[in-house]
This record gives sequence, C-alpha cells and structure tokens, in this order.
Amino acid sequence: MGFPVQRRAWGLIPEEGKMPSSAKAFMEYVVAKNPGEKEFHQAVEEVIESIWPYLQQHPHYLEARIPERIVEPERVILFRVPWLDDKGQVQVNKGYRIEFNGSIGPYKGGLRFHPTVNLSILKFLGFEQVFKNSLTTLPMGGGKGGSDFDPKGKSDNEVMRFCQSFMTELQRHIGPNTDVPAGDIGVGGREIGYLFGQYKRMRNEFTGVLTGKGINWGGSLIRPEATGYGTVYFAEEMLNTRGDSFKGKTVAVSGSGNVAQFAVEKVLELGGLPVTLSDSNGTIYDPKGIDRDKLEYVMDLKNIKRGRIHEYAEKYNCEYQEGQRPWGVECTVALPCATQNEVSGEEAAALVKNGCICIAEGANMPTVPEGIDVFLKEKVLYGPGKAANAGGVAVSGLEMSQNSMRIGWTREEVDGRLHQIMKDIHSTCVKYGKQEDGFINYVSGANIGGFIKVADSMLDLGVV
Ligand code: NDP
Ligand code: 2IT
Repeated sequence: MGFPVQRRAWGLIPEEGKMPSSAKAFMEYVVAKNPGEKEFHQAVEEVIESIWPYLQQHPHYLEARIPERIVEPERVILFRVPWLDDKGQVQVNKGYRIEFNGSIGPYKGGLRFHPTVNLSILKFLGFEQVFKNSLTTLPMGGGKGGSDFDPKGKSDNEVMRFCQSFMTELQRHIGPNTDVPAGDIGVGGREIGYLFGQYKRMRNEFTGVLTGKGINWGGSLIRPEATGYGTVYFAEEMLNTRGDSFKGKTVAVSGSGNVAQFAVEKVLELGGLPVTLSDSNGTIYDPKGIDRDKLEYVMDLKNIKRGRIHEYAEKYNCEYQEGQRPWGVECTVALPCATQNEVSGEEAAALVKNGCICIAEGANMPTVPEGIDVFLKEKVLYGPGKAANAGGVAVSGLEMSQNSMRIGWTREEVDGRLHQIMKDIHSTCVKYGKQEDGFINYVSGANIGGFIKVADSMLDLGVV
C-alpha cells in the first residue's frame, strides 16, 4: 500500500533490515525488552504464535513493525495511592493505568484491586483487552488498570477512602472520549460508585467516564450480567457447531464473583446443571445442582455479606474441597470464571478424561499454555477468554453509547444486542480459525480476527 517503511535493526542482533525470523525470535525480543513480566510474556506468546502464519502471508504488517508496536503500551501511568485506614493510620498502595492501544477507540478496560496486582499482570490484561475489544465490533481501544489494594477485610469507609484517593490521581488521565475504566476482580458496583462520585466531584461533570455504573446514575441494564451471560451464549454457539446445547449438561464453574454468578444463572436458564463454585480457599461440589435459590444465597453471601464459599457447603450439606479447584469433577462443560492460570496442564487433561467437551473462559487467561495444548490436541471445544468473555466489555460499550445519547435501553434491547455480539464474535472465530479438517481453532480465530482490525487501523493512522 505504498507505506513508507524505515527498516531498522531487528531485535537483539543489530543487522540492517533484518525481519523477525520466527515467532520464537520475536518472543526473545519481547522477553529482553520486558524482563520478568511472565504473565505479559505468556499473553503475547499465545497471540504471536497464532498470528505468525498470517503475518508471513501479509508481510506489510512486519515491514511496518506492527508486532513491535502492538506489544508496547501507548502509555503506562503509575502512581501513589495514600489513604487513611479506620485507625487513622496512613496506608500506601500502588495505582496503575495501562493505556495500551487507542487506534480503534478510547482506551477501555477494567480496574483490578487485588494484592497480586503488578505491572506484568496489568500489561497482560491490557494486551488481551486490545484484541477482545476489537472482536466486539464496537469502537473501543484496549486498557487496564488497578491497584495492589486488597478490599478483603476492609470496612466500607476504608474502601471509599481508598477509591477517592485512587481517583484523585486517575481523573487527570481519563475521560469519556479518552479512557473509560470499569470493574474487574475486586471492583464491583460499590467501588465504581465511589470512583464515579470522586470523578464527578473533582471535574464537575456527569459523563460516561466509567462503566458498570448503578442504574440510577447512568448505568446500563444487563451490564452486571453481561460477562457471565456472554460466556454462556458463546459456549452455546460452540456446542451448536456439534449439534449440541446446554440442555441436561453438567457444568463445572470456578470463582463465585460477578462472572461466575451470572454464568450459573444463564446455565440454569438454558437447562444445564451447574455443580461447582470456588474462591481462593476452595471449591464446593454440589452434584444435585446449584439451583436458583442456592444461587440467590451465593449472591447474598458474596455481594452483601462478603463471606467465603465454604459457608455454602455448610448450609446445603455438600462437599467442600479445601484448597482445591473444581477441575477434578465429572462435567461436560467447564467455565473457568475466577482468575489467570487456574487450569493447569494436568487439570486440563483430567477435564477431558472425565468427559468435558467444551471449555469457555469467563476469566482472562485462566488456562496455562500446556492446558491449551491439551484442549487443542484433543480437539474439544475451547473458547479462549478474549472471545468468550467479551460480553462484559461489549455491554460496557453499549453503556457508553447510551450515556452519549443520554437514553437508557430496556433489558431486552441490551440482552438482544449482547447475544448478537457473542454470535458475531463466534462467527469471526470460525472465519479465521476453521481448519481443513473442520476443527475450529478458536485461539487462532480470536487472535487473527482481533488483530486485523487493530493492525489495519494502526497502518491507517501512520507511525504514531
Ligand atoms: P470478582 O472479584 O467478582 O470475583 C473473583 C472470583 O475469583 C472470586 O470468587 C475470587 O475468590 C476468585 N479469585 C480471585 N483471585 C483468585 C485467585 N488468585 N485464586 C483463586 N480464586 C481467585 O471478579 P470477576 O468475577 O469480575 O472476575 C473474574 C474473572 O473474570 C477475572 O479473570 C476477570 O479478569 C474476568 N473478567 C471479568 C469481567 C467483568 O466484567 N467483571 C469481564 C471479563 C473478564 P476470592 O473471593 O477468594 O478472592
Ligand atoms: O476483562 C474485561 O473485559 C473486563 N474486566 C471488563 C472491562 C470493561 O471495560 O467493561
């Protein structure tokens, strides 16, 4: 396309005009440039390996240095978050916002509050978000942020003071047309409220600067449900490709937070039988099924009482597997909805051995690379997070649209759009991931499908 390319030395071996020779060589470059960021390396490697053959067929991306540019965040903001605890003592946390790629729209992505949060984790999440947001069909760039603040055991007032301090700094970097954060682990409706309140107070403007807002102050119906519902809609599409559905299927779900709760709700609606939930302490296994009433109990336990999942086992007299994840139980569908790297290679093999034919990821990067290899080798239906959990950010995009228009759509309207978006993402995965033998490699499909729109936009915008 006549793009002026300045050929520069490649990677660690400065040799004029040398192009990356392999995905492996590219990864060596990424690791050398970003030392110690293992989760970020993992996320990049998955993408680069699957888009590599496509890049060979379309070398103009390589010539314009798109791979090197796409792995470098446009901006990383790191700041101090000082706050006063209930004893009047000063506490200090780290605050982050990664503005990863804004070539197709304002940066968009959640905030995670968890003691494990660091630069590597937020860069992996921001990188994934770039491709995920592209897949949604909506105009959103990719970003992520958060803090190593641990909301567990903190009083409501402490959480509020922390959120106010966090936003006091973050507000200068974000805006409804610049960067629009939302929730993730440890950030739900309560935190979004405190964050929005402080933004509004400091900027004196009522705009759609955050999504996941309360329904009375600019939120969208179905946003709380969207990630869980979307993951199940995506899994249903995958099952449909084999003439199958959720009806009568036993389903293992991990986590017990926002995504897990609404995944269970939608599985029940579609006639499946959810049998597990978990948190960072252990798993409950209820072979009779987590029905509507039990789910209400979990929602109250987790969202209001902020209790632990073992309390479910005591209330409903079922098995509690201390320190275990759910992947040892018999199930036909698995929905990892807790966190990254929560399905090991051995656990992936155990799932397949126990009859699991479909894995759809509500969480981001929950399966380790060896686990993904198992699923692809066994040719089960495997929907990676950036495709399967895109429903959350998709409805965030719909919340932004409603805010811009200052109107609110009905549940049916938003749910209908969400369902259609998940079907469209599935079709994109089929388009770019269907192999000659008919097997759909959703990893390749999602990565290539997500990449093209962002890469082409980067070419259009020049070397910026
Ligand atoms: P929540 O904070 O509501 O729930 C998180 C759940 O996962 C809790 O049950 C938590 O248990 C468990 N968990 C968190 N960290 C760990 C850990 N290190 N080991 C074991 N269990 C853990 O978060 P969400 O439900 O919003 O997020 C869950 C996953 O879904 C994350 O990967 C997130 O990135 C992803 N996601 C979320 C979206 C959203 O819209 N919220 C959108 C797309 C993806 P405990 O209480 O013990 O910490
Ligand atoms: O990982 C994710 O997609 C999210 N946490 C949701 C992001 C958003 O902006 O709604």
